[in-house]
Amino acid sequence: MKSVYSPRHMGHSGNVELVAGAIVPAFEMPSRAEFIHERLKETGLGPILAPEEHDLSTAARVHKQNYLDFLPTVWDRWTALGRDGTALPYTWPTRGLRQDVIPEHLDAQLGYYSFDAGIGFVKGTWDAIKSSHDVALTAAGLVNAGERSAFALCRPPGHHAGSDFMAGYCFINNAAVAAQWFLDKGAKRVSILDVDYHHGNGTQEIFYRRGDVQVINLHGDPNDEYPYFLGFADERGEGAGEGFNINYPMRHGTGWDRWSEALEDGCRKLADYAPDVVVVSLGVDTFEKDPISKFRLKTEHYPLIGARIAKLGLPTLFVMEGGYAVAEIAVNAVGVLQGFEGA
Ligand code: SP5
Ligand code: ZN
Repeated sequence: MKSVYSPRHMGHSGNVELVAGAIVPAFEMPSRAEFIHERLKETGLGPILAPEEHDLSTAARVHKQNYLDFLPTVWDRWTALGRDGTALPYTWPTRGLRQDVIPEHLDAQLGYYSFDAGIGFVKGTWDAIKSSHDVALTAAGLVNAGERSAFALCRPPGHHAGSDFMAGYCFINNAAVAAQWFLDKGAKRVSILDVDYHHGNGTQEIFYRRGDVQVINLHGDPNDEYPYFLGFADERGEGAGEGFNINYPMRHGTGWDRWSEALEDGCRKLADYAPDVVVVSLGVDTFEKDPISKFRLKTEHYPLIGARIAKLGLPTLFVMEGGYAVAEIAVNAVGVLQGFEGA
């Protein structure tokens, strides 16, 4: 399996986030992608390619243009205010406040275009976001050109980012952009299978009223877990999208038995939909030792995930999402890919 990777993710580093009342170094850090990159070389999974530059025209079909225009401006505007450190929001336009006017001040725009403070900007953040987007589309190109599968080693991740908001370490929704790109290249239907521990709220929001992209999510129950405000089982899509959004919320402590049943059910529904291509939002924060998550998958389970996905017999693009047990995520993420290859 070919992979796509760019070292440009590394400039997105040194940022902080708010966890349980403390400002701490963000769990989403450069070493995550570096360990996975090393593991790809070590295991000889396949060639590792550099991304080609892509413009943002496909991204503009799943994100709002004003949001895409905003992202590259953040760091320069933050420093122009005489600030350094990490650019973060602190106020949000919730119920009772104006949402129909885009405010002018950077602090207000940071809140307008986000739903949490897990999206700290530093100097290299926009370049990393753009490179992650390019990695996803370059890997999608490999699959479109006839590869059975490809791995986009994206960083930052994307699945919490919606049409006009960033959240949870995510800015551009790489998997959603790739799905849209496949459609624009001639696919009639695309399925996104999101196995990250957290609900992919951004992907759900983007495709909720569309029938051309099926979105299947396995994740921590929003009663227990971030993003809290979406990801319940009764969210099934609307209008043309009715029935094409499928959620499997699972409680804290879920292990392989229960999780793999959800995967099996999701894969059956995916096969019924009969898409032309599958995009896997590949998070490995389901791991028992993940520092911010509460499922109990073990290293031996990750190749089984890959093998089950391979059994679908469909062209498959893997897009890296979360996973924060830095020492082990490389073995687990590449384990999924090896399981796919071995099947
Ligand atoms: C892409 C992705 O996996 N994003 C995850 C964003 C999670 N943000 C909320 C984290 C809450 C952490 N709370 C647990 C504290 C453990 N000490
Ligand atoms: Zn996650």
